[in-house]
Amino acid sequence: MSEELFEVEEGIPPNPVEEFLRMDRMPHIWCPGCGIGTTVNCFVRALDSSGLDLDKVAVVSGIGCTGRVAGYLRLDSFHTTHGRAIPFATGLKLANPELKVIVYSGDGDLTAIGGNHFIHAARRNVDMTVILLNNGIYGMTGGQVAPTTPISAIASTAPYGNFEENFNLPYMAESCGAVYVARWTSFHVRHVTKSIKEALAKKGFSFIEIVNPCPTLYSRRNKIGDGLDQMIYYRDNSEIRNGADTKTVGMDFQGKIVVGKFVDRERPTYDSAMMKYYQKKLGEDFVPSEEMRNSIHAEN
Ligand SMILES: Cc1ncc(C[n+]2csc(CCOP(=O)(O)OP(=O)(O)O)c2C)c(N)n1
Ligand code: SF4
Ligand SMILES: [Mg+2]
Repeated sequence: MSEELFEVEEGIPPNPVEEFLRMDRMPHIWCPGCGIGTTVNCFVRALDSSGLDLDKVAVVSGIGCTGRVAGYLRLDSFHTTHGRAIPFATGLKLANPELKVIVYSGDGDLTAIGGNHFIHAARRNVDMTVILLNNGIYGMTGGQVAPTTPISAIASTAPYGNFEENFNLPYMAESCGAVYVARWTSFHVRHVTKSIKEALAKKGFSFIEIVNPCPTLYSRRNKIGDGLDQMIYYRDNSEIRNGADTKTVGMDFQGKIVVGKFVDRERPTYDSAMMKYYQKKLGEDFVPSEEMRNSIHAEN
């Protein structure tokens, strides 16, 4: 990282997060009070303390305000098309099984247009960490209803309020086969950091939902205050219930938010299931790549 990008004030240590950011892309596009940057701070700190070889880390985002994260990270990062972060990440992982692949994107991107990819990557237990920021709407395109919009919340496409049932994402992820499932809000910075670190250490499909405000297009329209008001709401209305039955953690408009680590279990990953199956079926005729052998070895 070139020194001239930073104004280093005497006596003030440099911000440890800056070296992970493409400072030449600053200022970022996010609105004041938006929580996306807070989560990036948590992610970078988790990554920094994870001990992972950064040359073997790849971050993939789709399109949206959250989808901008990949482009701001000074890592091997990919800003892909809308809804296609997970298949892109799956391809990366299959081509290079030694990579630690992280998908970082929005609720609309990953569960509306990208919903099918989400459920199948979880079912296959593809080895990746998915960090999903849930602001309850499509932020970037003007605040339309998303599969995560709570009933009665107002959106640009629902001026009288939303009447569609929203997804309970931890339940969906667990049902489809994710091995690690947690939910926090962007108020819970220490929990988010710890959870990301745990998820990065996990083999298989790990999923972290971070409930996050969009003050500009959701909070303002719903008359629930600014970014700070949303943090106060998260603080006062979150209930930490580690191990909670994911069926019970659905979210209502301005209701209680159940947070915690809900699932932490083991299942064979896609790679290891494939390798074991073909070895049994084809014997010596099946020759896995060296990277695949190394990756499976690390898993066992
Ligand atoms: C194929 C395709 N369809 C639609 C869009 C328009 N589009 C861009 S971002 C977005 C929604 C983003 O919402 P979300 O993933 O929740 O991210 P947020 O902005 O809320 O962080 C949509 C519909 C697009 N870029 N490409
Ligand atoms: S529109 Fe909403 S989600 Fe997008 S940057 Fe602004 S506050 Fe954040
Ligand atoms: Mg969104």
